[in-house]
Amino acid sequence: MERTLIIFKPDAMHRMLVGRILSRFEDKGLRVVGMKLQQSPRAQVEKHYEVHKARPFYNDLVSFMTSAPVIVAVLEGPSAIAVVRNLLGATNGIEAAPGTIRGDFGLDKQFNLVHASDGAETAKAEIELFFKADELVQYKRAGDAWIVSA
Ligand code: 3AN
Repeated sequence: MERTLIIFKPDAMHRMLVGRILSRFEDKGLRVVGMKLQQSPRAQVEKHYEVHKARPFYNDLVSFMTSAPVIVAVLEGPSAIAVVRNLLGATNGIEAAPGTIRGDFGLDKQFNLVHASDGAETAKAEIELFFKADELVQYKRAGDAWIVSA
């Protein structure tokens, strides 16, 4: 099992798409093991996007991500990191394939609805940045036995 961090960005919040997007992750079989609504502190978002610090869109991106409350969540499942990235599609909604979340709901590179960790190391660091250990829950759902075979 793998865990990945997702953030429903301000555009998803303002467009009231959280429920529809979350259902895509649920439909796939992924399990929510942590979730909260927060107004992100600027310093947390700056750290989260540190890797993009030299990019021209960095300041805009940090301002955008702190412009409204967001929902942060941790999803769990086999190969969850790659599975979630595939469900999201390409960064720019114009290029994202139909059937993906960004392909179906977006037309922009900044307003791309959801952030998701892009690798094992970033997932670990991002989960630690946004969640305390006791905010994550380990549990089994009734349907899990029919999602992943033994
Ligand atoms: P992804 O979200 O697919 O991992 P990254 O890591 O390349 O994409 O970019 C991080 C975030 O930076 C994106 N989610 C998007 O909001 C923003 N971003 C990426 N490229 C651009 C760009 N050319 N102009 C504005 N914002 C961008």
